Amino acid sequence: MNGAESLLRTLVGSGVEVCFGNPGTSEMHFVAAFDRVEGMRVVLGLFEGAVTGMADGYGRMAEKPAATLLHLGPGLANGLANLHNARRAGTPIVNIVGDHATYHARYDAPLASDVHGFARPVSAWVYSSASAQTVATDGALAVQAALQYPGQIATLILPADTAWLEADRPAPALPKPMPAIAAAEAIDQAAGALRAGRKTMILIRGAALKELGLNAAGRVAAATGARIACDTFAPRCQRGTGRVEVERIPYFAEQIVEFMNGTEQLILVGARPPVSFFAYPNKPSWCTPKDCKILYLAHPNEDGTVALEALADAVKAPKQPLHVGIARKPEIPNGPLNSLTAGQVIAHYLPNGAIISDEGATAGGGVHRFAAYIEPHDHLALTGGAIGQGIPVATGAAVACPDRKVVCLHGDGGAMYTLQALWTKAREALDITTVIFANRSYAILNIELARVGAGDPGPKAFSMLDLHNPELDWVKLASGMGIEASRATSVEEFATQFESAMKQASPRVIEAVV
Ligand SMILES: Cc1ncc(C[n+]2csc(CCOP(=O)(O)OP(=O)(O)O)c2C)c(N)n1
Repeated sequence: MNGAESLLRTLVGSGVEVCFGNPGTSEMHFVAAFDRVEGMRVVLGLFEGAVTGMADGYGRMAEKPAATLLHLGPGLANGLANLHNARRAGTPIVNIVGDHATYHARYDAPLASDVHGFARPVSAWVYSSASAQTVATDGALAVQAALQYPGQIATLILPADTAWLEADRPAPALPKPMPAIAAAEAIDQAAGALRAGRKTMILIRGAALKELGLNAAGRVAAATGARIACDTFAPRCQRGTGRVEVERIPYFAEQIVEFMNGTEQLILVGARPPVSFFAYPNKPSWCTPKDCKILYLAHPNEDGTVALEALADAVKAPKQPLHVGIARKPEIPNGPLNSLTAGQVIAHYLPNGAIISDEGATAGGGVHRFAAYIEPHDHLALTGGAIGQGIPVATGAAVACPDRKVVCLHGDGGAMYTLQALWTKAREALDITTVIFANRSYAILNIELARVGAGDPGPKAFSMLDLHNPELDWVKLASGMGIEASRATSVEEFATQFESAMKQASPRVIEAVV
């Protein structure tokens, strides 16, 4: 077998089942190996930003890495923004990046580039294979690096000759790294702080935002009255009826300050103290009250769920958690189609077990206020602020969870960054309904323009934030990529279209004109 095949067999043997990719000449031996090796599903993305975002969505839901296949430095560079988002999410991903053959590098051919340089800022692990005989072992190490808890990005650079030259064999899978267990002192300190009776907030991020961790947090709340919160942009949060409700930190600095007001103790579980997304003149960056005591119950590399369960026992919490969401679905509203009414419709029809990939921006937030009272679902947020994540993340999530409905909520501005992933949804026949909120604007930037105090903006400045001329036709864009699509301009139309989309199992796009 050649190096490419030894690497592919190693990835499969290490539990990697899906490769999202966009290949070129230097990756052809790896591509050719796909038909010789059982067990790797291959998913083509038509732009690398779509490829890396899909790997992120897959990893968040499958809790194991997908591979990406990217074409030298420029291919990787096209995928960087969504690798940045994935790094923020703590998603495990193994990037396989092709490169020129080792002996070809000295000729500085057009595609020669500093692949390490592109990879380093987003990768916790980067390595360029030196020989076809070692590439398999390098692959096993890459998977192990990606699985370092809670998950990280490993980039393996594969020079073309290491792929095509003769290899010996695949490498055996390496042990899966496990999360560390939080120190007993951390549990004691948090329990002691809670017993002191001061106003406490427990801020959670990571796997502890799934049912088990939330249940333990709800028990702590029942015993102590502590508030339970999550970041504005948590990678994954389980919400809905029967689950413990989490307060979501608001977006703007002054709202966060108000939200945190009165908090005397902040207990962090895989999270960091909340800060403002951006700095603004005369507004705070640090949003935790000055004299608030900060305690780390579990660091991101530690098992937050186990720590919360130990804390619940330490404070002698009852079995029954507080703040359990009770079914209270909103009715279909009247009035114009906007963020709130669209949110009500989505909340009303969202099926049990749905996955929401949320890049709804200013228009997508309506569903949040109902999150605890509707069907149980997973919510995936835009973690690193680099827009263009939602459509690919939805696509990857649907590959990971073929039996669940995926609903993607997206601003029209962000959607244009990686709309190529719509084509992949059609090709793979994925059960995803994508709602594009067509406000024909970079609406959030209009708000930010006023907030940053940039003087007196004129027509040129406003034109940089406006998408009216020409108007994007999402029905044509989506149907041009093989997806059934419709446009809704009223609540009635949106409700009818969304309801029917929830009943079908094929990809759908709804342009919601808000
Ligand atoms: C990669 C990247 N480029 C640019 C931006 C700046 N940016 C932030 S929000 C935004 C526009 C979002 O528009 P849309 O998705 O339509 O949502 P809306 O604000 O209209 O609700 C832009 C361009 C960004 N966050 N990330």
